[in-house]
Amino acid sequence: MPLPRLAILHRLIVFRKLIALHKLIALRILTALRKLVAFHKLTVFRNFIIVCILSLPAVFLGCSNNKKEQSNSAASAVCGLGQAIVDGECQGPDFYIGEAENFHAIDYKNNEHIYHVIRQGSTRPKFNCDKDAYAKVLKNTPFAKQLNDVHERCEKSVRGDYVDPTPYSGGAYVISIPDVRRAHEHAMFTYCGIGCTEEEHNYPGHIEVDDIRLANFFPRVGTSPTISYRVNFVGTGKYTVAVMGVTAKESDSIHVGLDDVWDEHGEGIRFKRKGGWSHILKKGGTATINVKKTGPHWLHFGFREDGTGFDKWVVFKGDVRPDGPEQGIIPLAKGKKPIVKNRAKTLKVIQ
Ligand SMILES: [Ca+2]
Ligand SMILES: [Ca+2]
Repeated sequence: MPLPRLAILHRLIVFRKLIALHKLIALRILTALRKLVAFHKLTVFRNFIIVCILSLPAVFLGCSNNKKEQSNSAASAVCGLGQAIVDGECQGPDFYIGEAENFHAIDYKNNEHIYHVIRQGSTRPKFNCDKDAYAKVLKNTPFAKQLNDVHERCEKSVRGDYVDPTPYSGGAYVISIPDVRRAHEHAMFTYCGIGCTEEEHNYPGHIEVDDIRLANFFPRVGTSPTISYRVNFVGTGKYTVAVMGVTAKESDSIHVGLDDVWDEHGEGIRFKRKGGWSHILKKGGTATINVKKTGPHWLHFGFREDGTGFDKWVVFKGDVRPDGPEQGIIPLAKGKKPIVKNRAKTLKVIQ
């Protein structure tokens, strides 16, 4: 039986509504999908931003870590006490170095010799030398005719040819004055302390003197005016001692000792004539000191000849290249002056 027209019309309307509804649903779904995609993209972007933001600290951290590594690396070049920086690395321990002019104590012993620090603009100190005492010593010797010259050299106190301190380490050095013997032919007044050995006694062209004030040659370790440094040792044992001096004739060697103990291992280190470090004793072998316990010690240098210019010292173990800034010495407290022993009140330390 055919459907009535009204029923057909009704179904047609329902069908169209269904279609429209489907379209609507499809559209909604599509819109939702688009939004979802857009959201996804946004999420991806957002995540990208978040990742980037999160990455920034990492980048900074990375930089910071790098810096830390760099600073650690740099820190590794900051050596411990008694260590030396050699080719950017710490060597040692047990490496001590000091400028000769930065002494902590001086012991004149004879009340006459002065340790005079030479810097740019240094002036020459004056001496009142005992001409009569020189006359007594020179009388009836091959040097008798040198009396006036000896006295004059003593009065002038220092070499006429002051060596320019500029090229020396720290721009300064310390010199033992007066410098009465400046050339090989000048009178040598030898003081040996408790007495010269037979070899010293027979040394050609010298006069043995008992009066240390007149001496200009101190061949025996421990008998000469002394200059000392306070050094904090972090290790013990045998150390090599090397010195740098100022080029000069007849004034070029030094003794070394520790804590008022002097022995043959520190007797007479001769400076290199053309500069540079030297650790060789005049009699041969290496200059050494023996540190028996850690902590502060007195390191002494005694000038073997008058007029010796002393620039720098180093005490070290092993195969360490001796060079660099001061290290391991205990600085003088601010405003504190070096200890001075056995100095006549009329004499001054001239810095
Ligand atoms: Ca001399
Ligand atoms: Ca120096």
